[in-house]
Amino acid sequence: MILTPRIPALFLCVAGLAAWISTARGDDGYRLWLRYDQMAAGPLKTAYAAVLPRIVLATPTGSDSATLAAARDELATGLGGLLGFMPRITIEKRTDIPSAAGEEGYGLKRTEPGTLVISAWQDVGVLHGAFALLRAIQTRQPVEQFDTVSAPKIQRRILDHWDELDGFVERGYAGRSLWEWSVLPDYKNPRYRDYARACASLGLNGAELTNVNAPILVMTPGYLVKVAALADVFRPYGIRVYLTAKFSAPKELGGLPTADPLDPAVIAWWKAKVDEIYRYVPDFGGLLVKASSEGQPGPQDYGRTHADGANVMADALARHGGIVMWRAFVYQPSSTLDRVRQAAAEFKGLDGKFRDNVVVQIKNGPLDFMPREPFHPLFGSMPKTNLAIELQITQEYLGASIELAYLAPLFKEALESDTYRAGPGTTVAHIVDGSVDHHKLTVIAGVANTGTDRDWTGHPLAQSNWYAFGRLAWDHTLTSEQIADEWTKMTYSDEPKVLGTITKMLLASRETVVDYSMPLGLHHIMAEGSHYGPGPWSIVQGPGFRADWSPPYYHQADAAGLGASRSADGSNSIADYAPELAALWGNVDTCPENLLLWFHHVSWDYKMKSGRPMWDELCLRYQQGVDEIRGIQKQWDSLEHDIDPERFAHVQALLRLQVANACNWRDACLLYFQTFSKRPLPAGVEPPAHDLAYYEAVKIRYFPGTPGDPKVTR
Ligand code: GCW
Repeated sequence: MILTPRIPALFLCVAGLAAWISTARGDDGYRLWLRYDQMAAGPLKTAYAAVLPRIVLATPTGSDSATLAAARDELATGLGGLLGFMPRITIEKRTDIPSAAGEEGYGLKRTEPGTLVISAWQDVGVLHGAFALLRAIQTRQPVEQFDTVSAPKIQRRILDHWDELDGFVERGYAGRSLWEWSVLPDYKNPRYRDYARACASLGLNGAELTNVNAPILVMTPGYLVKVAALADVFRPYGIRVYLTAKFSAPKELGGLPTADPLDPAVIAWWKAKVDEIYRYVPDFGGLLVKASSEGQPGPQDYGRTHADGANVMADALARHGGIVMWRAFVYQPSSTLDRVRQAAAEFKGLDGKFRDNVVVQIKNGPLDFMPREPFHPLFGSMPKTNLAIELQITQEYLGASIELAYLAPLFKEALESDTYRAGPGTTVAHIVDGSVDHHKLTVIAGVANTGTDRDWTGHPLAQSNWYAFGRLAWDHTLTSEQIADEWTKMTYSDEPKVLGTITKMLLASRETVVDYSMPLGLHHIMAEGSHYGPGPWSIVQGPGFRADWSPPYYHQADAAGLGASRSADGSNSIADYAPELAALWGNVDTCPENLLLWFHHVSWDYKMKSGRPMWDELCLRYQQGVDEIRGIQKQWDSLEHDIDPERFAHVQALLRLQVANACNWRDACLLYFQTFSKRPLPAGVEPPAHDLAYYEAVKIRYFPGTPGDPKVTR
């Protein structure tokens, strides 16, 4: 079957012209990494053109579909833009499809001269293969790279959108929610298709549309018809929709007197509600649940367990193939246990008690998406339960979308953490991808950083975090360097100076943010509310608030020293980990210095590996962070004549702001901790610009994404 892409040749001329105009006019970043600008003539372009006059889309059925149409459109747009010609695309029924491609993977193979075959067992695999081919060309791979087979290591790869129905995005820093509920289903913004293209280009296959502090109305017919419209746009791109479910829905929506998960009427209500959802969205992915956490209703309101709560929804979803993602982000006002130990205490005993279509969704660390945490102990202690990792792409604790923090190194640090559960090498990634316990259901989730800003992510370089999450969700063995290289080539340039400079900036940035904000294992010392900027002094006030919402609970600064005591002589959180780690982290002399103040209360004079006392090391680390971000700023400034003016100026301005913020962090924290240490700043540390009272008086209001505050979307 010969199918010329639905995009007539005239379009390509227009597309080429439009691309030229956008580049000449400057560039707002809207195209993300799917930019397809014309390659310069040369041997590589010639080599590509020689391979690609004909592309065969090979599937077991050989029949066309909306997904294959999407693949054809992308290939025509991409190759038309990159190479300036339209390939001849045919669909063929084939059986020689690589078994290793699995359900959603693909094979790419150059066969007879001038023909490339994209083969897959499912149409969505062909789509993923088409994006992989375009990525290979955008990253200037040799044509030999076109012979490959790839399959995702994790089954469900989902963006969680903490989006409210009023357009507010909790911890969102890129404008409003993408989902225009007030005009759906009648008007489907073309931007939804571009969102689906961007996700599909990474192999993501799930979009969870609503906040975990769940908006209950989304499960009512008036909203389900809107959800169905979004699902219709996403479906050709292999993306299923998920929703959050408020545990009290049987009461609030169903009018029942209880939401007790063991109550027969409640069981029947969830079944009926789920059946209703599937009438609107036949391929609905499932429900994400935050329950008995931070004031959200949950099974514990009825003396039931998390498993009881998850299983009632799981039983309703099972017949439809839906799943429950039950979050383990729990800590109770009544508990006197160290907050970082509470989820383990609540969930460990439930291992094996969740249904097979339930996954317990666990943040990468035991506290809360800090710039650095040890991995969450539950990854090493629930072999009989499907465990998903939840990573935060939006930068709630790493400078919002005002500061550059490329998160692939953070994601990799978490994924490659060794739990020792089944001996050395039992990494979090291997727990999550099911290869250790051979679980059939495997899930990875990322809290999205997208919004209606033209560049989608608020900071032009923050697009790299959406990209990094998606690429790691497909293949967690990719390195931060490989991902930075790909994204930079696709989004900016493969020109050596630009490529080298931007990748260097990206790869240094997360550690830089750690150094100037929470070095040496310090954590949760940010400003309250906005979580933007320093606040080590802040005590969160108000009825129902609690000590573990305030920084002193975590830094425990006093005349003797600094840091949280979590070894055997403290809260003993090391006991939640394998003996190998308890020994390593539990001894102040063997604990890695980047987690020292996470696990130990260390005297100001403690001799660090550098030979310096801890106080001096702390001060110099903050200074190092300031020096590092100044260096990153200079690196970007050096690209003034290499980057389109619009994106250059935007990033330049944000980096200037980031340098100022880094100085604020250093000055505020060192002045505050100095009130305990009573020691002078060592040589090499710049004097603070103001006194401590100045920094303590800073109150950030109307910060985007801050819940409770007047809700602000930038
Ligand atoms: O880190 C905290 C955030 C909340 C968020 C919560 C969670 C959606 O400050 O904004 O609520 O975690 O993960 O549920």
